[in-house]
Amino acid sequence: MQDTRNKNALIFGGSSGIGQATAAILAAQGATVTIADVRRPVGQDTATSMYIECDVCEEVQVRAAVRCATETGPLDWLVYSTGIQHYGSVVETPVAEYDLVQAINARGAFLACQAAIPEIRRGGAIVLVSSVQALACQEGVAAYAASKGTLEALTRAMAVDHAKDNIRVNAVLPGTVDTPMVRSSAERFGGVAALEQTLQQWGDSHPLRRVAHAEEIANLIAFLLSEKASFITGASYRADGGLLAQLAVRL
Ligand code: BMA
Repeated sequence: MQDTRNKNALIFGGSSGIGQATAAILAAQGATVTIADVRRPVGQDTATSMYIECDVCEEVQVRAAVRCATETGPLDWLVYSTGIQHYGSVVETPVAEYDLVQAINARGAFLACQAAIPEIRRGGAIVLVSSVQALACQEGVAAYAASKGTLEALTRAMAVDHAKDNIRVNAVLPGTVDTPMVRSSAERFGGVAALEQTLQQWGDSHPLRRVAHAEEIANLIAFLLSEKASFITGASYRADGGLLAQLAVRL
């Protein structure tokens, strides 16, 4: 049966990029949205949401974010969209950098789910934002790819463990998306002046010949959270413009 009550959602990393676009969509659907992020949201999209400052490396802050979101009642939806990208092979990556990427991208998801799952209603859902780089990767993204692979495996583990609580857990695996994270990578590799050109060039490697808008990933997240996805759990959904469907062989 369709649950028509207003949903209560908590979004880690909801101040920018995919998390912000998800916050906007869920708020537009009438959900109560709490954003947990190190930075305040920018722009008016998230005007309808609450914000709590949260460094996902700190367990006490993650627990405080969950407490803040559950002040008015249990949670329905949890989204983990916090992430950073550092570059380098295993040999080039300092241990401290590897640890930081894991802490923000993957350990933070563990902390968020650990704190939130006991507060999620039966019928609730979790979406973790992983990456196509969990399945196939570019050169020089060892720490990032490992962290995104962790999220995928964690998704399956939680889906199996919490099916009995009627909580569904899924992952989304985006290709290249126009977000502040990807823009700062484009700046790093192509320089500020060639930013748009670099994004276009990255977009060209996807069969759809462009990078995604954050909303295109957020729509998938909103679907996976919704009751329309009631039989979907432990799954990974690619939204990658065909990137992983394509072989690099040119005719
Ligand atoms: C994302 C990020 C982007 C990259 C894309 C496709 O997760 O790593 O920088 O362009 O994957 O590889």
